[in-house]
Amino acid sequence: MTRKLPIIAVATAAGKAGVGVIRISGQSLHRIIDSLFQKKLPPRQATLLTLFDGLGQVIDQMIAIYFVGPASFTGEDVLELQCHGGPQLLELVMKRCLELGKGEGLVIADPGEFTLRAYLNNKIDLAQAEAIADLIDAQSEAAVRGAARSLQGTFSDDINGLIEEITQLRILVESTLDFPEEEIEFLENVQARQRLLAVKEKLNALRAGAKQGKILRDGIQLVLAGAPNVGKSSLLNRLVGEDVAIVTPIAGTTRDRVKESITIDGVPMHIIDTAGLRETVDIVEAKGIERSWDAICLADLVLFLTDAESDSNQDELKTEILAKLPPKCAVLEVINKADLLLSPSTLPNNEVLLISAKMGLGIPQLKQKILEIVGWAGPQEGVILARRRHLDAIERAAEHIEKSEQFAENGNNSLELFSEELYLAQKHLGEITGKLLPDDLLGKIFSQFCIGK
Ligand SMILES: Nc1nc2c(ncn2[C@@H]2O[C@H](COP(=O)(O)OP(=O)(O)OP(=O)(O)O)[C@@H](O)[C@H]2O)c(=O)[nH]1
Ligand SMILES: [Mg+2]
Repeated sequence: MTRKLPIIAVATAAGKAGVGVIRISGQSLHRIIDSLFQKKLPPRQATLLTLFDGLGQVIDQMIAIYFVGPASFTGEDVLELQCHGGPQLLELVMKRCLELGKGEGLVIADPGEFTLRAYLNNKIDLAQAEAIADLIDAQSEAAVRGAARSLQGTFSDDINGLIEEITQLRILVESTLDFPEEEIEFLENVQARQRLLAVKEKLNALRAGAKQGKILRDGIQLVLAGAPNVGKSSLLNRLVGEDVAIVTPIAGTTRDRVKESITIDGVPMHIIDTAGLRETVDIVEAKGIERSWDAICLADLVLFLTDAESDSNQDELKTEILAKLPPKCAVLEVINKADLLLSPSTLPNNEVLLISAKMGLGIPQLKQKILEIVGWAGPQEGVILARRRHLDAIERAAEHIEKSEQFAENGNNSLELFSEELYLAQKHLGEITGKLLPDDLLGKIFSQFCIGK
């Protein structure tokens, strides 16, 4: 994982383009540069160069930029070659570079290896490294902005700020432990209580932000479920704005899952239309219904669709779906075919949404309701992009802070346990940025003492 050899890769996307960039990173690239171009390159300047093959024929003319480490993306020497963007041409340039760099051990980079080196050389932390991948994968403008903010270090700064806040609290605990004769109830020490409160507030804000960031990054798995013919495929088509699924008046039209992704308010929605749920002897349909249940079990939100016109009681089906859902999955009941209703007052209650997939009625309200249920707070200033891993670490840190509070309430006898819980909370937060907390707490404590105390 931490090989030292120089690495090379095409940095731009596969396929034809105006320009294709090849990137080389290594601890010392001047010898490779010498053998490629027989000249020294001034750092950070664009130089027009020609690369020749072994027979002295021109492969391509390109712009080369040389970044001398550690002032580079990876922290090593980096050479960027901006060639013409043909896939075959880039292959040839790569081949020639590998040939001429063989003596220096030049090898093709593993996926993510440039970023890994940037992380190992402390150019970025783990959350920022993840943000690079997220920036590239971002599916909406809001996601791009969120990833960019994480990459700039906004998220990491918040984490580090909270870790520091907890450190200050631990310093207070340690000093109380060192002077038991003072016998102050720890939490009666106003400073300590205020600090613990500040930690909790920051942690809550971080958790709320990360939750939003996770929604923005991963989006929502939205499953359309219900009896046959209620209009699930029609609703999918309406939401996507295209005829992606077959719609017919025949019950049992959809046999397999149909997946489409859209964004609502910048939030990616991965919508799955499923086969209508019913008892059937048809083998193909039965397989489809099995797949419907699989999708339902993996959903973040199930839209349970019923038909306004049908008198059949759907309560049993709804109960069955509710029983199978994982605990974190929500269900939204939606009544379709509102256009066929003479009077909407015949509806069971106001909580259920009334729409017409065919006529496009109630669709904006449905979208709003979906965002509300999944907890999307709307486009906000300063939103960052977060991953499950981050949210899990924050949750675990929150559990330890909660436990620590209980120990603190128990008075001075439990202060060591209180301190231990704070340490564990810090450890989990540190996992996010990948920096293990250096246990220099002792040094910090004494540096804050005045002489003679
Ligand atoms: N009047 C009216 N008809 C609708 C509406 N939505 C769907 N339909 C009709 O209901 C029938 C079934 O629609 P689908 O979208 O295929 O229903 P489905 O739930 O996907 O059905 P299966 O795939 O068989 O489970 C079609 O004839 C649609 O045109 C609506 O809002 N109003
Ligand atoms: Mg269908």
